[in-house]
Amino acid sequence: TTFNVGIVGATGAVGKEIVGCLEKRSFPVGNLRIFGSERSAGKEVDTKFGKVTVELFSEGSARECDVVFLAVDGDFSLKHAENICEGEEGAVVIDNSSAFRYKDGIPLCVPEINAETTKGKKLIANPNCTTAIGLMAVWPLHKLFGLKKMVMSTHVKIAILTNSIQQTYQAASGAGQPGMDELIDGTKSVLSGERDVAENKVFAHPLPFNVIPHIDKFQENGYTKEEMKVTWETRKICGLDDDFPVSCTAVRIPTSRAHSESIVALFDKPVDVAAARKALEEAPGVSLKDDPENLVYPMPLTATGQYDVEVGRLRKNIAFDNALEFFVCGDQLLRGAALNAVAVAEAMVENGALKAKVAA
Ligand code: 11C
Repeated sequence: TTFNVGIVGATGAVGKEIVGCLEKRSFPVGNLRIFGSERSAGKEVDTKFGKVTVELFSEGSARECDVVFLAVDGDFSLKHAENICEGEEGAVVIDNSSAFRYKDGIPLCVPEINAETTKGKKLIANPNCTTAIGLMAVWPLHKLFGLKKMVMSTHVKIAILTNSIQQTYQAASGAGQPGMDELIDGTKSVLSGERDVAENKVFAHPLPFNVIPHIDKFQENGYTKEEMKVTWETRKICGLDDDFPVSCTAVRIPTSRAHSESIVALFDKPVDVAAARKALEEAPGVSLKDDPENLVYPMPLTATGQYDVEVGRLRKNIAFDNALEFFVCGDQLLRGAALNAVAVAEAMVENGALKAKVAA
């Protein structure tokens, strides 16, 4: 079986990677359609599936597809996603924005964790990049040291704390291609002597030679929206209680496209580093990089362009009981967005939620 696949936003940083993941993972694409605004309609995009001419987006055309990836902003998704997938004839929609992530009945999916939530569904939310990358490491440890308790009483104490608990070091790509361009152009302008301090439009302050403890809007509780997304989304993806304690400090750093995270996770059971290491070694989508003596640990430089999330610096935390501390790096555009979205589609083919409307 092959599928009619649509992408909205295929020329953006995430959209391009969705095309790349479909190609590299040999997703059974029968026909690829790329939808865009009046500005991009008519342009041609070269893909492994042939040259594709960008079509002007309409809900009707998107509905003709079997699956549509939305790599656009939340307002666009809010306006169109439900109409694209409505009814028998609608397409499955995998939405990369935050528009539907917190709505009851709409799965928020990292396929290695909760693929089963997509069964029988037509609209799936793809998580925030920081959440998805961090949970790839947390989930296997959660199963090892907390799962029994969760199954029995839904009272698990894996808490990812941040600051003394979860700190993220987030790459420019979180703000898309304009963010990456601002970092590179700004760095050049300083190195060439053209400017003492780089210009900034995308970020709140110049990013070159700086770190900025501010991603997305500040909330009433003093956290940013990016930090609260990690809290809200971790609870939903891992099936934890609504008040489960997760705390995060998110910081923008001058790297291009892999996010880094320092995580302290508190568990219900006593932790064992060797058992944790083995669980991470066996976990799908995880690459254990934990040999500090030989200078092997996760870094954005080595995680860039990789499907697997790097995990290392694994150790027993000395401030809390039953706690592990570790460092995670993952490609923000891949596990944090495009790869996760394509893996959701693969999981839905597997569990029958994604079907070809016309046998091809
Ligand atoms: C950033 N994590 O690094 C954000 C980008 O919730 O999909 C992704 C925003 C989201 O700026």
